Amino acid sequence: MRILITGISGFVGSHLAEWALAQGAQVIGALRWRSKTEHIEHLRNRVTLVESDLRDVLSVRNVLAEARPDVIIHLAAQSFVAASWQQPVETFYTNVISQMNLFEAMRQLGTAARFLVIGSSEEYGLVYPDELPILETNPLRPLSPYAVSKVAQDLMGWQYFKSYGMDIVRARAFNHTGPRRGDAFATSNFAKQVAEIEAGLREAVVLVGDLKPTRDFSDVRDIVRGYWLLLERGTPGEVYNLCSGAEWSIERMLNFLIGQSRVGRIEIRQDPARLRPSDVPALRGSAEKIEKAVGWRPTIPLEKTLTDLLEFWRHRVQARAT
Ligand code: A2R
Repeated sequence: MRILITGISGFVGSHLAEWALAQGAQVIGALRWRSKTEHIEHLRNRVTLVESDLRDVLSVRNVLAEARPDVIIHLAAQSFVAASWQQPVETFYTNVISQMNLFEAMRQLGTAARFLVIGSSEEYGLVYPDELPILETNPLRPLSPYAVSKVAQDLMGWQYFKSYGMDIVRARAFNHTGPRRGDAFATSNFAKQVAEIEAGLREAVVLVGDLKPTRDFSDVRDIVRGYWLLLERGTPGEVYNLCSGAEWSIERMLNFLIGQSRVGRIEIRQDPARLRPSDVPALRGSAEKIEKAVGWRPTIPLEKTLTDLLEFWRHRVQARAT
């Protein structure tokens, strides 16, 4: 099977590429000429990389013509909620137009590949306590420019499926983390700060934003396995939550990481720059639908995920210091 992974150089893309290779797939990855490739250096000899900025429809056509994929997983995105407040237009353009370019190029070239749209739990946005756990049928009340862009991608997937009969499956992944997560994201940022404190590179203070929100976190390695199963066996047109069904506050994750640290006392200090205009207070999903459909449920405990994430940063901080 030939799989085209857009955003292969990103956090999820690198893990998905590893998983796909382990399943015996031929992996073609799309990335930009300026994309950092540190997460996929170890895979370079085993994947084919094609340069493309997905906002450029001509470039998208070239990728599809070269890749001739059986399946496409579209991971490329402006993926960071907080950045979407500063760059709402860039976020919307990248996330929505890139996917439209892919769909239109597929139609023009007659590419019949199965396509996995990557949505997000952020699409649900404002959720009232009596609406938990979140089912796929919950209302979508997005609370950030990023979330709106993901709703648009998600519904665009539905529309192209209905209008043109394209083989499109939609995923709504809840929060996921693990090794290689970008340091703009809270869990990874905390782990990096702890690793830097351990290495003596900063004072023993972890800067934080709002610690109260609770989130439904999974390990990225579970999430890519779920995406793979949806590519194999998901029902066209359907949408599936990928989540653990468990809630952790940001504070609990921070305390876990600090508890793992090799230094005595670490102070926690709030940094107003890290607070967002409107944050989703609580998200917890139900993965019942995907479990019934393809037998997926997460298996990696969050404690292991966070431990591996901290270990990732220890290696990285050490490598940078030497
Ligand atoms: O920005 P770059 O060049 O480093 O590449 C990123 C890529 N990307 C693009 N690729 C082609 N054309 C574009 N216009 C474009 N804009 C961004 O998307 C990078 O390789 C990837 C995003 O990686 P991360 O930021 O690490 O996101 P992550 O966590 O892997 O998220 C994957 C998907 C996204 O749809 C998220 O919205 C969702 O999962 O949560």
